[in-house]
Amino acid sequence: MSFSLSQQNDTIIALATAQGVGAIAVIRLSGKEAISLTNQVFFGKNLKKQESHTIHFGTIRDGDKIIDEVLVSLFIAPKSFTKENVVEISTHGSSYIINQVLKLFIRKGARPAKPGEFTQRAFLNGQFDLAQAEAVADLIHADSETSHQAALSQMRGGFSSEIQELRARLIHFASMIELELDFGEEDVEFASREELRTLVERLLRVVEELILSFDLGNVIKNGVPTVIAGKPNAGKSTLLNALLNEEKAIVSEIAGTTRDFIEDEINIGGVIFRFIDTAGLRETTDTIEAIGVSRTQEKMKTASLILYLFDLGDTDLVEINRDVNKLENQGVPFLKVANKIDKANSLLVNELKEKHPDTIFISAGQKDNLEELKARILVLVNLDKFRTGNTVVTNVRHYDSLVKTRESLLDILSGLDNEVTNDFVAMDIRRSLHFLGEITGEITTDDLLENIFRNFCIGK
Ligand SMILES: Nc1nc2c(ncn2[C@@H]2O[C@H](COP(=O)(O)OP(=O)(O)OP(=O)(O)O)[C@@H](O)[C@H]2O)c(=O)[nH]1
Ligand SMILES: [Mg+2]
Repeated sequence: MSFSLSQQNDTIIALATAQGVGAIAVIRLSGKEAISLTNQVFFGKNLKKQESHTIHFGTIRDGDKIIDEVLVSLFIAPKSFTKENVVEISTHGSSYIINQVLKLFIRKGARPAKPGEFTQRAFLNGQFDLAQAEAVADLIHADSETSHQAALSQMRGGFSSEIQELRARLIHFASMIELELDFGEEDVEFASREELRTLVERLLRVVEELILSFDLGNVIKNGVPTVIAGKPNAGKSTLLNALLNEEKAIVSEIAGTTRDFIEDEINIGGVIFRFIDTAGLRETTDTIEAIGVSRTQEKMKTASLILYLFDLGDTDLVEINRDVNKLENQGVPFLKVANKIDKANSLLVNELKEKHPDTIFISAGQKDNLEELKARILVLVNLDKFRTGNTVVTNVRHYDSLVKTRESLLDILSGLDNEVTNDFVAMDIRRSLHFLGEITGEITTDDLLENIFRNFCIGK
């Protein structure tokens, strides 16, 4: 699949709403002939004589046969999503009607759109930059408040504008240094090395912050990985089920019930958490259980958050101290969650309140105090930084380009430190410009575009 310019001249068509039966379906056309093609099969007003951003009632007919009564919305170039002529036909939402309409248009000369082709045309026609186009895809797939906000802010400009501005200033330096190169032997300096260093250091700070935000961005997109860990029978699976409100994991009074990990997503306060129920941690001679235990330990290392769960009726302070110590050394944020408060001995509860006042007491079995637990989880992951509209990188492609940008910026700095010749500095600047340009789409290749838009759905 390649995107040559000639293809932009044809008129594409696709179902814009979801597949399946619905009250209404919207079929979208984009391209030079979008309006004239529609006019051939639409019976009502002459669409060619209507203004942009108007809606018209009529019928779609295949010869004498009426396919449906429809509403047609007109967007005349360049005042449309793709900046081409766009027609949106709202039909009744039956798959029979949709297929008849699509077939009719294809017979008349429209071409079925490829995945993401509408958005790609919008990009190619300068509607937005590449990072914004990718955000359209993220927005469609966003399923929580936070991922929605990340995509929305990116689509509306996000970090692209900041990068574009800094890149423009770097271009200025590049051209100054190229100019110095032109003067060859003469010892002139158009670009102040100190100013260049200041700009590069500033760029580096921005780039590094964006790189750091990727972890957070990833978490927002895929859910905060949260491991429930503890001894066998602590009630980990019971807690997972209670949080999910379904009997997902098997619960039993036999220690060692869960052997593989079980995970599911839970939305807490607009943030998706990926809860992972694990095999209880203990020394075991059972081979399968032992594999489960080592998997638990792996999962704990990569978690963003650990719920350390223990049974108040089956644990003493010595053991809790030892576990807490281990967890502190691991460096992953964790919460101390004391379970089975419904049958706890008050001695241990009092000891805990004194020695570990941040313990949360719950009963997973009776679903007691789970709201408090959720509130504490939210506080611990602290996504406020994100909510205030800070820029978050969620896209692997941007992340890759940012990492490469960082390397080449560091090369510029070490070049300046070592007083390398102008041509080397110029080369490193050009490399930085290239990687920065990759993010916003000022530098693209066919392969890159193809890759990005392939991940879109058809009709988007
Ligand atoms: N009384 C009481 N019993 C509970 C509570 N939570 C869990 N249990 C019981 O504790 C037993 C063990 O629960 P599980 O959820 O299977 O424990 P687990 O930590 O997943 O155990 P493994 O999978 O073996 O590691 C079951 O009999 C549960 O019904 C609670 O809050 N109160
Ligand atoms: Mg279990």
